[in-house]
Amino acid sequence: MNLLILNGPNLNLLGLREPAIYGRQSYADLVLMIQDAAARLGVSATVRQSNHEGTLVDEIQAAYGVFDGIVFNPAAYTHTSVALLDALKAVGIPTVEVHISDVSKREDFRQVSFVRQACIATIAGHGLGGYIEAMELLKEHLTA
Ligand code: CA2
Repeated sequence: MNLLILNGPNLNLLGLREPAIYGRQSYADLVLMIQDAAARLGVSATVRQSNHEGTLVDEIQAAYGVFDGIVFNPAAYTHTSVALLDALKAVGIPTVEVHISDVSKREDFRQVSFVRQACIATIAGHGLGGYIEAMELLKEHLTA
């Protein structure tokens, strides 16, 4: 089982700023956590990050026929991007939306998620552990 873990803009800065919201662990720590979980779950995980909306669209398109599931934190593009929603709908790959912070308790503009309607679940506010929960959920969903 091949999972794509896709991260949007500024998530490469994890651990450098705003620790009260995003914690103290770095992006490299996140990648390690994901690889550990993948080994435990017996799945393959490819982790990618981009600050560019079009590159994220390209990654989703290229995932067709390659990846069985996507764990997606679109970061700020969550709240703005019809292009990412369309790409997810086009490929039809089971996708779990993840947010490190609890977006439901933050600013009004974070209450909207365009990608959500193309996702089988959303996990928010569970810190970096949310990515691991999403991987577990996808494994369950894909083997059911
Ligand atoms: O909680 C999440 O995971 C978010 O997707 C993170 C996005 C934010 O725009 C979403 O509303 C919720 C922001 C990612 C920026 O990450 C940073 C990490 C460290 C320092 C600065 C930004």
